[in-house]
Amino acid sequence: MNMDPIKQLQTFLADARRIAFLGGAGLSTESGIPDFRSSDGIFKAIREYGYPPETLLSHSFFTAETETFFDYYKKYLLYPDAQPNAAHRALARLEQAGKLSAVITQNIDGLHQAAGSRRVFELHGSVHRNYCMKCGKFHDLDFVRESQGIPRCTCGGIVKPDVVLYEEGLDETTLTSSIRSIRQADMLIVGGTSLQVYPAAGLVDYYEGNRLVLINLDRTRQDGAAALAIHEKIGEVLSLAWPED
Ligand code: CNA
Repeated sequence: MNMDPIKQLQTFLADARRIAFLGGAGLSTESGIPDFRSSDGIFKAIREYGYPPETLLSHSFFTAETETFFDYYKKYLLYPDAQPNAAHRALARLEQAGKLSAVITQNIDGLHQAAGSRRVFELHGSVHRNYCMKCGKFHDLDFVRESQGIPRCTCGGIVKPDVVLYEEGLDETTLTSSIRSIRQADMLIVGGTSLQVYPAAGLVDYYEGNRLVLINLDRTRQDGAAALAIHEKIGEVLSLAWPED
C-alpha cells in the first residue's frame, strides 16, 4: 500500500477534535457481509427472484409479496455470526480517544455497536429490532431468523424488521442528529459507500470543513471534492492510520 495517503490521514486525525464518520455496506464486507453494488448481490437477486434488491426491499413489495420479501431478507440480509472488523474497531478507538463524535451508518448489521462505538446513528435501522405491526411488541433477531415463512407475533400480527425499506422515510430524529454531527464536524470521513442511495448520500453536502476524506474501493461522485481519497480496503486503511496502542 502507498503510505503517503496514510500519513496524510494520520496528520488529519492528529489535528481533528470532532470527526464524523459516514459509512455504508463496504464497511462490513471485511466482516463477510457482502455489499450490493461491488459484489454480485444485484445479479444474484435478479437471477433468483426476478427483481433487483431495490425492488425486493421496497415497501410496496413488502406489502404485496410479504412471503417472498422475508425469504430474501432472511437469506441475504441476516448474518448473525458476523463480527466487527478492523474498520469498526478503529472507529470505536477514535471515539474512545475523544476524537470522533458520531458514526452515521447506512448499515443495518449492528457491528459498530458490537465493536464498542456508542454514538451511532443508524439511518436505515437495524435487523436487531423487530416490531409486531399489530400490537407493537418487540422481537429480537433470533425470533425473525428462526421463524418459518412470515414471522408472526403471539398476537398473530406480522413482525416487521425496524429497517427502512425503499419508499419509506428515514427517522426524523436520526436524520436531524446526523446532519448536526456532520455540520459540527471538523473532519468528515466517508467510507464504504457508493453514495448512490439518497438521502444518506446527500448528507456529505452538510459538511462545511476542509477535511473530507473518502475511503472506498471504487471511485464515488465526491472524489473530486475530497481533501483525500483513498481507494483501498477501509479496515486496512483505518487500522494503519489509527493503530491499537
Ligand atoms: P453499496 O452501494 O453496496 O456500496 C458499497 C461500496 O463500498 C462500494 O462502492 C464498494 O467499492 C465499497 N467497498 C466494498 N468493500 C470495501 C472495503 N473493504 N473497503 C472500502 N470500500 C469498500 O453500499 P451503500 O451502503 O452505499 O448502499 C446503500 C444500501 C446498501 C444501504 O441502504 C445499506 O443499508 C445496504 N446494505 C447494508 C449492508 C449492511 O448492513 N452490512 C449490507 C448490504 C447492503
